[in-house]
Amino acid sequence: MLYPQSNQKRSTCSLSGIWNFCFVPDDYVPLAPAFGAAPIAVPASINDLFTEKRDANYLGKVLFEREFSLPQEADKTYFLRIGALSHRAEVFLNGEKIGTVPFGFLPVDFPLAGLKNTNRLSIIIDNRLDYHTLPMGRLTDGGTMNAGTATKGGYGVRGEGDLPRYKMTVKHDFYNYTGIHRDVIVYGVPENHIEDVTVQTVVGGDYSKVRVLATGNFAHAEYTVLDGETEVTRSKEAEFTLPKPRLWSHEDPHLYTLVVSTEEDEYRLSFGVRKVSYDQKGLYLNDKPVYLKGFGMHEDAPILGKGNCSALNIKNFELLRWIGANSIRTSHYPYAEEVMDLADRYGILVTDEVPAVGVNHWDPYTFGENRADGQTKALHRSMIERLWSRDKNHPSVVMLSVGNEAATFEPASRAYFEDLIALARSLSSLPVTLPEETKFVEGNYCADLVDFLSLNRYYGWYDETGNLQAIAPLLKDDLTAYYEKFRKPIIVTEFGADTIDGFHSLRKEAFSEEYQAAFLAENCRTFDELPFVVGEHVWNFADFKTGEGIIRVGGNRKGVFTKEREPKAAAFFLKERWKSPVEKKSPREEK
Ligand code: GCB
Repeated sequence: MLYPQSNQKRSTCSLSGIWNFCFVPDDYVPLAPAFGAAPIAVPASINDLFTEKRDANYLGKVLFEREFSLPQEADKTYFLRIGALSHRAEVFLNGEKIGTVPFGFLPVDFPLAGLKNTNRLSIIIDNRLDYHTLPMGRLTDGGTMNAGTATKGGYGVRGEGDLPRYKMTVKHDFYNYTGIHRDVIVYGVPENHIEDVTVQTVVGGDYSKVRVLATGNFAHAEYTVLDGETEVTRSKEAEFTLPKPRLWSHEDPHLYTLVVSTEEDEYRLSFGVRKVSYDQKGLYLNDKPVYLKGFGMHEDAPILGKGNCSALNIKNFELLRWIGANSIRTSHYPYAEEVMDLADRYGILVTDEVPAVGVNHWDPYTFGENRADGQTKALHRSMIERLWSRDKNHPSVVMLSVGNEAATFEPASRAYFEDLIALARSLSSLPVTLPEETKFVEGNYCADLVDFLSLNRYYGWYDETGNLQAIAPLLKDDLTAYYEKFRKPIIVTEFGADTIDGFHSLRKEAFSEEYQAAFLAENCRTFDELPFVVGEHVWNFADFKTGEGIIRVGGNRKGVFTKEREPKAAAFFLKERWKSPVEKKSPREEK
């Protein structure tokens, strides 16, 4: 899948900006322009833009609509790209349905036939989660979903009318942000265009061999590699040599540009030359062992919600660099394509995760008919495929995660994940993982399937709250039991303590900045004693929004940075720890 691009052969027209917005009934069809609509921002979540809670927490269908015009060229074919929305949608052009968006967090493209001078684009989003969406979730507390009651000025626009929407809540691990979260772009390509490009580097273990697979409607292609402005190779063969390649790494994230030219089309793509390998001892980049230091993140910021924002993305990566992190996990869904581009540029190693979160703790079971079943699995499968087709050319992506904290303690989880992990392996040569909360090794039905054990552990927080002394013994027993049974390297993919910035405690009480710093230090000290721990990802990079509940004081506060991206005391501990290589008690030998 190619990101829309404009050059002498291709054009793009961004539809980001202000759109029209309404809450709509389930059977709404946009035959005519929305009546009495309110302005809304794209990309952004709608939730934090509203002043009324019932609007912010609305569950059901919402309409986004706008007009657009663009100069059209007769020899071009036009497509619509929706970067991502949450969670499902129907898309209409001039009142006619042109497609459905089956999932959130990943891009979709629709061909645009019959464009007029002025066009009306309508996107009806449904933000409800169920057993057949990913994230998996459920609406609770009934209440009649009655957004269809026409109120003055249209369909339940902002605080008008008396709709009982607020009665519904959703069971979901983080806040159910709603909206068009990434850019919407109309793009034109030549009729005979390049459809996809896959760049494979270090072919057959040879650092200087590159192989390109370009698909589409063309007879001949030429491949040019640029290093900055300088041409380093030009080839009519899809496999060629890159003399003395400068390798991509965390320390030197060097990128080349590949230009694919055909009779009618041209596409430019940046790529890095790097080799990812792994064994029972851990992960290697360019044959050197890497210890992962970093965070589980969220796309979440004040006002924007999950809306992609270049300024915010840069700030996040500057903070990752400042603190000395070398890696992140895109918990719990694929991040914006712009984020992946920045990870390539900043040299941040990424564990790329699909949004299979919430696949756990359903009463009385999770896996089975009308729960996580064949339908959920088909969606899950299509999301793994789509993720890889989107991210396969990013040198920063070093691992694939097929979900988070699934009910791997249920025997039926095995049949479900066996195929999905096999699918991930068939798509790429990268290691595959599934972050786990399941504690008891004997009751884990999936851990032997993955290449890295990713364990989310909260000793000293959810278990033994406030007890720093309990962390090391509990963690050591748990991690050692996992390693001894499965003999796979372990990454601790979550460990964290909620912390209210500005709350201090000399005795390091829970929720204080002092407790968070000491809690992280104690966890890290323990990892250093366990040679099979090959990575630490603190939960979380920054505070993020959740539903309201008695364990959430204004959301999940386990951030090392606040939502505004200011450091808590723990940030200085991590910066000190991560500025130099993490010293293990028994370091791995060089491979
Ligand atoms: C977890 C989840 C993560 C939550 C975290 C917490 O295990 O994977 O999504 O935010 O716990 O802080 O409760």
